[in-house]
Amino acid sequence: MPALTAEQKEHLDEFGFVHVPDVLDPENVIDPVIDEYAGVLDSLAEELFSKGIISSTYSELDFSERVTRIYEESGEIYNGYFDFSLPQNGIKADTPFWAGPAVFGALTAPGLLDAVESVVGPEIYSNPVQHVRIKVPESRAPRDENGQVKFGVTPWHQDSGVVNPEADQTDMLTVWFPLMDTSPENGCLQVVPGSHTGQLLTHCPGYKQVAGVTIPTNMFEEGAAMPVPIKKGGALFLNKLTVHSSLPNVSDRIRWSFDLRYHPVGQPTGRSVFPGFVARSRSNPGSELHDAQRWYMMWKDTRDSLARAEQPTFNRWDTDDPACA
Ligand SMILES: O=C(O)CCC(=O)C(=O)O
Ligand SMILES: [Fe+2]
Repeated sequence: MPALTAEQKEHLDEFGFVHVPDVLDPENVIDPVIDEYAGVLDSLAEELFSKGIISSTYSELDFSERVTRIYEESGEIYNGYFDFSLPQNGIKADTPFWAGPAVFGALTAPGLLDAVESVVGPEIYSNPVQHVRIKVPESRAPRDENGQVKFGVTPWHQDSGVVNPEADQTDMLTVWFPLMDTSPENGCLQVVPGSHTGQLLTHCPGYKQVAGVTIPTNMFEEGAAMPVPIKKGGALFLNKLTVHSSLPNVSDRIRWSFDLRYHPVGQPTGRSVFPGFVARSRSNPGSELHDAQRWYMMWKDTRDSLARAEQPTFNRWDTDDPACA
């Protein structure tokens, strides 16, 4: 099913989100990503083992159990090794990231871009605000000094709130998809239907000791929230103002997802120091990026120059805002 149906578009317009099943080919797009990440985990395990941080490389375990075991034993999460982006601060010349060919293949999968084109139009820019999220079971996850699960629940937010104000007029579409079946039990997303028709709400940094930015629940109708379970191959499309969060992973396997963003070519990304690219251009196909190695080099060059430079902040929110008290 290449593009969004009229019903799906209407649902997105009316409720600020839509579940799009069967938009990513599980065998040809998602499985290569899973295979690629097995290699990334292998390298991470070797590195941690050689440093004495873990007592085995756990090579006999499957991906889910292996990453869980490694995080559990080391008491640390290593998200940066997998992420196809860079951290928001402290970037150094050896800061890890992963921008591999299978990941690039998923960002530029023609079936996905067909569906994105239904919303964004024929000139599609791949916004660099993009992440892979591997969330190990909360029962075994490392915790921070406040007792919070490291890289656990994503608190309530709007995606507009995590980019700089320069992107406030950008028609940014979020595409969230899992690499496996997701459910409320393993921590799928939940959305507040219709919340996209309101304003950008106040986000509070470090609210109630939770990492990242959170919208206090008195600012929206939390009771209206609904979980959106998505199966492998499906995706959730979100308006940039739709209030959403993730549920905790209370299952005994990892919860694994990608979140990507697209908007019309020429609009500000909200993180201008990070590299985006033209994913599709009907008017100028020659401007499209098809070279995965070039994409990797764009991220590497960005890392190398940010390691030498003063680093920008992507946070526009104030801890001292009275709404955050
Ligand atoms: O996967 C998550 O936990 C959060 C994802 C999210 O907020 C997003 O995709 O915008
Ligand atoms: Fe989000």
